[in-house]
Amino acid sequence: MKRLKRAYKKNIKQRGSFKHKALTAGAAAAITFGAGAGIHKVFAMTEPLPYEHKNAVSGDSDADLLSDSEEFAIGYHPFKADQNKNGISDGVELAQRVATVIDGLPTYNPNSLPTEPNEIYRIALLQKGLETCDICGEYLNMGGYEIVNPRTGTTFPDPNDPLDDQFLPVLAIHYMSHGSFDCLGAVHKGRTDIARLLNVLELQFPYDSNDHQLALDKTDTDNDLLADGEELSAGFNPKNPDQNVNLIPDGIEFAQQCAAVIESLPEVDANEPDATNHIYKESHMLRGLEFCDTCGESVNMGYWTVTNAGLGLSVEVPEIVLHYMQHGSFSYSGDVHGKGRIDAALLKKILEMPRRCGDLGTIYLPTDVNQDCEADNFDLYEYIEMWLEESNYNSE
Ligand SMILES: [Ca+2]
Ligand SMILES: [Ca+2]
Ligand SMILES: [Ca+2]
Ligand SMILES: [Ca+2]
Ligand SMILES: [Zn+2]
Ligand SMILES: [Zn+2]
Repeated sequence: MKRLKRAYKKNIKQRGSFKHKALTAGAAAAITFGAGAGIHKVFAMTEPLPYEHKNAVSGDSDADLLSDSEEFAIGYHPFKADQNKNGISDGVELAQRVATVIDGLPTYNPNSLPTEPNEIYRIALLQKGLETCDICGEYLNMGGYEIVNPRTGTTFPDPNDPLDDQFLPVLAIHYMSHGSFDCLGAVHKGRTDIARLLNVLELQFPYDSNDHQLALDKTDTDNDLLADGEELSAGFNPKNPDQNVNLIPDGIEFAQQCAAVIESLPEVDANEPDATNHIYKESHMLRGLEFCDTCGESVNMGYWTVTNAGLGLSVEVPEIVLHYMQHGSFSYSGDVHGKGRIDAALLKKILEMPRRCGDLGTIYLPTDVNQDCEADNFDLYEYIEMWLEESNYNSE
C-alpha cells in the first residue's frame, strides 16, 4: 500500500499529456478506495475521476480537494469532507460556486474603468494567445481578470502570486467551473490563492443564495442574515456566521428550521385550545390570496397563531412569512402584509429551539462523534475509522 502511494505521489509530479493525466486521476481513485478508510471511500466512489479536473491535492486529510492549510485559512473543517452533508465534497462545490460568482461580475476594460464603482468588478486582461488545459485539452485565452473590491479596497491577485502576478487566469476559472482550484496548462501551472480570492469576493460558503433572502436594514456584523441584536437576544454569537460549521449561514438555516417546526406543530381548534399540547398552532386562514413579491407565488392571506402554553407566549405567523422562512429568510415582502421581519428571538423562545437534533444550537457530547445526538457503537466505529486513517497517514 505504502509503495503504491509513493508511486502515485511521484506520478502527479510528472505533469504530462492529457492521456497521462487521466491515468493518474484513475490511479488516485483506485488508491484512495484501496485504503478502505471511510471518508475517502465515499468520495472515491461517488465522483467519476477520469476526464474530470480533479487531481488529488497534497496535504488534504479529508480528500475534499482543499488542503488542510487552505481549510484552516478559510475557516473550514480539515477533517470533514462534506460539512453541509449534500453529497458533494466541499472543495468541489466551493470552486464551482466561486466560478459562478466570477462569471457574474461586471467586466470592464483597463482603459474604461468605472468612475464610481460600488460593487465588486473585474478588469479583463485578455491576451493575444491561447493556452491548453492539461486535462481536457481545451484552448483558452492565456490572459485573465484582475478582480477589484472597491468597498474593502482589496484586489486579486497579490503582486507576488506565483500563479500569475497580474490576473486570475481564464484557465483557473475553467478549472474552478470543473470543481478544482488547480490551474494546470501550457502557460500557467499552480494553484489559485483561495483565501485571498474569497476575501476579495466577500464569499465564505458555497451555498447558492435565494432571492427570498432579503438584505437586512440592521447591523449584521457576521453577514449571516441574523441582525446583531437578534443574535444577542437569541443566544447566538453575532460574530460567527456559521456556529455549527455546516457551511450554511446560520440565519438562513435557522429560518428554515423554525418553519419546519411550525409546520409539524399540532393544530388545535381556535375555539377550544387543547391544554394537553404544550406548543401548538391555531389556523386563521382567510378567503383570499397574498402574492409573494419575490417569486410571485400565492399563499393564503391568513396566518397562524403559534402558542407556547407553558411560557404563556404566542406569536402570529402569516402564511407569507412562513413562505419566506422556508426560503431561509425572517424578512418578508407580500402584497397584503407588506414588508417586514418576524422576531426570530421570540420564535426561538416559543418554539423552544433547538427542538430536533441538528437544529442550530444543538450541543453535541464529545462522545457523539457522528453527531446524531446518540452516544452509541456507531460513534465508536467512526472513531476507530478515523484512528486507522490517522495512523495510516502518520506511517507515510
Ligand atoms: Ca481537505
Ligand atoms: Ca458539501
Ligand atoms: Ca449576524
Ligand atoms: Ca450554519
Ligand atoms: Zn480543461
Ligand atoms: Zn416567494
